[in-house]
Amino acid sequence: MAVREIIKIPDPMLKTVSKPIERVGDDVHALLDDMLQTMYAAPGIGLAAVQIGVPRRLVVIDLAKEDEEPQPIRLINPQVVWASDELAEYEEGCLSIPEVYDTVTRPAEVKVRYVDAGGDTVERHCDGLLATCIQHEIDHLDGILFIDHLSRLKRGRVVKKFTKAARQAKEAM
Ligand code: K2U
Ligand code: ZN
Repeated sequence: MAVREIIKIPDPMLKTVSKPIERVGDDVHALLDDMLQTMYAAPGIGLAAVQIGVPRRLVVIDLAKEDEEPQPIRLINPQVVWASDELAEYEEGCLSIPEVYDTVTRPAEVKVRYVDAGGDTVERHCDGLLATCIQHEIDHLDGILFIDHLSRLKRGRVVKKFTKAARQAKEAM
């Protein structure tokens, strides 16, 4: 297992649409383990494979609090199969967009179908923070960032800030 580098905007990799997993082999299990180790080290409560530079449809989530036993969820080819009409707001952040937080509105409840680490197809009803997190992560698999749900003005400010920082870092090399 290894802690991998988390890609930050404006890396174009984050806009990639990730490809489905065809076979759940040892390589997939190893990648999921690296993703969990990377997420715990960040720290975060979710991570998509594209955030460590692997555009494959893999997500890990763990909502357990610091003083609780870890409760990792490994999701292969996750997809939302039902979403409530009821909406919920949550102040989101993103490990690929450090120190930026803003309110995003999403369906309050979703039903997600995915393949688990054992290769079985499961469906899970999600609400609360799990519903928010899983939608945030599935967005990553489609090359969508939480700032894409904000106003053009707000999104533009964030992209401009990180693009300028990336240019200055390159010039300093
Ligand atoms: O995908 C990511 O960047 C991981 C996010 C997942 C997340 C974003 C918004 C709302 C819920 C989950 C990181 O875990 S951001 C850090 C964080 C930690 C606790 C609660 C919210 C955000
Ligand atoms: Zn994110």
